Formats: sequence, structure tokens, C-alpha cells
Amino acid sequence: MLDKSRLRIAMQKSGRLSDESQKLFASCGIKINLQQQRLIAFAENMPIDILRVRDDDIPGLVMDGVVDLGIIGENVLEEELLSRRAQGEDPRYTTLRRLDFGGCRLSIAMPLDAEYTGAQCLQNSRIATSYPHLLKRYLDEQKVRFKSCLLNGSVEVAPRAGLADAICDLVSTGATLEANGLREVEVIYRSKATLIQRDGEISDEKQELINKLLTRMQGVIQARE
Ligand code: PRT
Ligand code: ZN
Repeated sequence: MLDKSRLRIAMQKSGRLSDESQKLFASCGIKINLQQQRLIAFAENMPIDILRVRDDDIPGLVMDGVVDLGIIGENVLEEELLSRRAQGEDPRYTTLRRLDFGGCRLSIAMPLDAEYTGAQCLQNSRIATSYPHLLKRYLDEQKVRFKSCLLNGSVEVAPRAGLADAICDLVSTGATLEANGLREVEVIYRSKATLIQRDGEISDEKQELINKLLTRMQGVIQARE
């Protein structure tokens, strides 16, 4: 059983945010021994436990108050927020600091030979995505009706496989789109990793520790700018 008096921080176990999250903890002076398979890592020099999970689970762990802090891509956070609101929940959390890694954009892309002159070209199309709520929010604003095709991987092959007319996926260099004969036509959301805190009561000791970490992070990030 975890000790509730220790600060619990959730980070991605393995993936695009893991190395930078680990580096950030180290540069804030948190000494942790991250053994590959362990779900929980205990800091040796501060009352901090690090929970290492799938990134998709992090917003919920913070919103449900299971962990105190989490490092997560804003894209995943915002999608979870919209999804919970759509189910009638009122999820709460506080953003402590936008971080300087994990940058990407969520974009709509279409086959190179498809005509595109504006969002209206997407009217009644089928769009493959792992981010149905962010996509719907954007296209609702544009008054575009569409059908979504929910895929949690291989989104970029959907048009070629005849599953969808377009995709809405994360892009960083654009190489994946290019390799799949797709063209970015609309950027719908720009994302970075961010540090969030759960809502609700928190002990003075924990809050002091959070403030200390934030001050150190501020210094580390400013020094990198
Ligand atoms: O296993 P787990 O569920 O924890 O990880 P995951 O596979 O869901 O996520 P992961 O590690 O791929 O990404 C974690 C987070 O990194 C994302 O939620 C984003 O906030 C951020 N990020 C930054 C990216 C990218 N850049 C990125 N390029 N996430 C994914 N991609 C993928 C994109 O989906 C596409 O397949 O990379 C491909 C495009 O890259 P380019 O460079 O070819 O454009
Ligand atoms: Zn994931």
C-alpha cells in the first residue's frame, strides 16, 4: 500500500514523454532508481513516489485524485477532459506549468490527390482518429458534419486502407504523413507536455514540496531557454 503522506507523481512509463520527464525529475534533485519493470519508484532523498503508467491513464489518475501530480501531453489531457464532460462529469485539476518538451500538433490530413480548399471540403467525410472529442469540437465550430472512425494506432494507414477519407493525428516532423501520401490541411490543436495537480485538500507539507519542485523546475527550464 502506498504511503499517502508521500507526494505521488504519475509519469509515462515508456514512450515519448518518459526520458524528458525523468530528466526533469533528476534536474530538480529527485533521486530515483527507475528499474525497468517497476510500476512505482520511490525517491531516495524526498518523500516522493513516482507512478509509471500508460500516458492515457495519467489525466484520469489526477482528475480522480489518485495521484497528486502528473506529467502529460496536453492533447491527451484535453481529450480526457472533453470525454468526461461529454459523460456529464465535471473533472477538475490545476495546470502548474507548461513544460518545454513533447511538442506536437493535432492535425487533419488528407491524401495528396484529394482536393482541399477549406474545412467545408470535409463535409460528410469519414475521419480516422484517436482524438474524437478534440476533432468534434474543432469541426463543430466550423459547422462541418463528419463521421469518425476511432483508431488507437495506425491512424495514418486508414485512408489507404479505405477506412476513412481523412485522418486527424499527431504530427511533429511530418515524416509519417509524407511516408503515407498524406498532406496536412488543418492544425486543430497545438500541444506540449504539462504538469498538472489534482484538485482538493493537500497537506501543507506536500504543498511546500510542490512549491519547492516548481521553483527548481522554473530554474531548470529558464536555463534551457
Ligand atoms: O504506451 P503509451 O500509451 O504510454 O504511449 P503512446 O504510444 O500512447 O504515446 P507516445 O509515447 O507515442 O506519445 C506520448 C505523447 O508524446 C503524445 O500524447 C504527445 O503529447 C507527444 N508527442 C510528441 C507525440 C509526437 N510528438 C508524435 N510525433 N506523440 C505521438 N507522435 C506520433 C504520431 O502519432 C505519429 O504516429 O508520431 C507520428 C508522427 O511523427 P512525425 O515526426 O512523423 O510527424
Ligand atoms: Zn497512450
